[in-house]
Amino acid sequence: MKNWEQAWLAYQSNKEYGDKKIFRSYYTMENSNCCRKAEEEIRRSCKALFGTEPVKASHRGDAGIVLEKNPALETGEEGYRICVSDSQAVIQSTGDRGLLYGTFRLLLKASAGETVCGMDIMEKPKNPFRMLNMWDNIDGTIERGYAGRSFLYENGEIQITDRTADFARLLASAGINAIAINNVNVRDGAEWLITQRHREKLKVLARILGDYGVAMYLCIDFAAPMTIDGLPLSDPLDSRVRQWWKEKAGDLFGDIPNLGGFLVKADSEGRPGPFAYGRNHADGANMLAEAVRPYGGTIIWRCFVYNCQQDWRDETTDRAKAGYDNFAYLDGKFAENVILQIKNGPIDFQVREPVHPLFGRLSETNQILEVQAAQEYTGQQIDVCYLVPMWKEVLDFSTGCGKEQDTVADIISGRTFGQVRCGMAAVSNTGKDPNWTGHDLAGANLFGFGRLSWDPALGSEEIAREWTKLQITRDPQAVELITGILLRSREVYEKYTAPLGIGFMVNPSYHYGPNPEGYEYSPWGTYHRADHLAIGVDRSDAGTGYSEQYFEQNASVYRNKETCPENLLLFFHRLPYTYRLSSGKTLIQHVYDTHFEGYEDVEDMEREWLTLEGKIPQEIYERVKERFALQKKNSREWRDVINSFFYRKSMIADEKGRRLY
Ligand code: GCV
Repeated sequence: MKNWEQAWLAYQSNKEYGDKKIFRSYYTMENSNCCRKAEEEIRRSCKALFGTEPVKASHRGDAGIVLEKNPALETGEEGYRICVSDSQAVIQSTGDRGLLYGTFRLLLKASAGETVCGMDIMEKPKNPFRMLNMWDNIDGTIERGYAGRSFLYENGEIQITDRTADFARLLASAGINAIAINNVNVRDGAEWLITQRHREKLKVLARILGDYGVAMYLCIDFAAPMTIDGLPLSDPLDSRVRQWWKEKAGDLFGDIPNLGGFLVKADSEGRPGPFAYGRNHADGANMLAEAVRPYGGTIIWRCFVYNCQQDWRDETTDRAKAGYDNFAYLDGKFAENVILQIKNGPIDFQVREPVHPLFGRLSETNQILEVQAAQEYTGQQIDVCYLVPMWKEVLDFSTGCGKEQDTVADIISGRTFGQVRCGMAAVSNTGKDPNWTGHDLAGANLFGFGRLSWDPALGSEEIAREWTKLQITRDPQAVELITGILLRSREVYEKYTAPLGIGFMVNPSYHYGPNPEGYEYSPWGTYHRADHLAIGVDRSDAGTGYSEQYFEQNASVYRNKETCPENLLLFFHRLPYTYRLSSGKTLIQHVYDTHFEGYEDVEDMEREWLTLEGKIPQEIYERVKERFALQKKNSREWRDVINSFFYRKSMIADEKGRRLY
């Protein structure tokens, strides 16, 4: 197996490493599964990094690495303390998972080539839930998957391969502690995952994940009592339905070790839910919560609910408002073991959206922030787009909810309202491709999600640099260059695609490539309403009123076009092409300029990449080179299609005289 097939656990040989004496041997008296995995990882990494097989010492004093529980520490189950002298690293925690996380931290530092001697740190995750959502289907396809087919399923069966444990290792090493193993759209046979049909393999999968401290969640079909057992209905208040779920939960939790609970997409994009019976989301979620409560289970309920049967002529319904409208009034109505999972923005993972207005409104409800590492609308792992800077913007957003600690990061960590079941989830960007993520540079998003959900205070640059050293190269110049590409990639992507927060100018259904009117007359509610004079939807108090879903601190900024951040201008306002931006440029000129620039930026990034030949593993170099060629084609197409669209609508020529069609 090639090093890069282990992503950031590549452990690229470093025989010159100054602190390698620490890694000569290890000692532990602990014998939990997590601890055994930590020992295994020490052996594996040292062999790859330094070419030595560390021995298990029989005396603590002789060992290079010591793993031990210390109940006196305030690390919690997942935190750790690492103290490294000149000859010994002591990793301590009150919990087994903490020892595993601490071991990975030490090993990754060494793998990045950084000094560990003198290290004295105590770290705890800031978010209790750090979860991955697989959108893998049981037939082996992946919804919005851009890295090949699923490694979890094939032909309607769960697959257990070497990849299973390797994936669990990757998750744990990035600090991820939970995973929903199937697509939130539960269909085409995945409904049956909760029946005996898949039980044995499910147990094995759960055990492999559990050994690495990763709790397993299942996405369920809200109508399962009907689909599976032919009940006449799935009304959450019906006693037969309630009993069915209670028995189902007893059966599942009784059998499967390490089961965390269920993740549910209900009444969303055609999925069944409580609405069919005149019930609300709290009725639905609480019914399931009651069923899993005896086993300490959790129900994660998604807030991605909107009318996807809209008539484009209807200008009063605003999809952006739907999440808030469906859930804000239910605050305080959810059981303590229910968590609402809220996408970062109100529409759907666009390259630029405002933060979801539900953040800050739910003071009595557990909540998880959902982001998408899969680059559905951000280049589909063909174009490079490092998403950590975007996620950080969301986390750092001050909601103005009236509490001192009022950012999204504060809210989802539980600091603001004292919730304990909360955190972050990411839609995974993985698949069967040997490098896991299709585009090698997309590995930074998966790793970055893990690191950021562990500690939202980490910087985008610091994460990018760490990832580059681990997965690609420790060569300082190459690290700078790759980090530089990653850090500007989202801005570049934004420049050549839909401008100023307007979003959704993509090809329908597969969502790659430009199509300015691709969704304009469809039922999905994502309209920009461009005509020959103006573009955008007025979402201010004078328009759909979406801006008013925010607390006044933000509402007042968004409702006025003069104060609205320019990168969101067309999300909130309808403006003429001749509108002047703060730069003095007209809106239309801004569109032309950014689109020409975006393409040139891609050419620059490609040129830089080509200088890396011979300095990084050749296969990575070649693969990314190929992706840059495709990205160049894509960005040129975006540039031309978007510029032509605006030119044809407005008939306003480019001030710089560039050719438009
Ligand atoms: C899993 C978007 C995607 C769908 C996805 C949905 C969701 O609409 O295009 O593929 O379905 O979001 O998040 O549920």
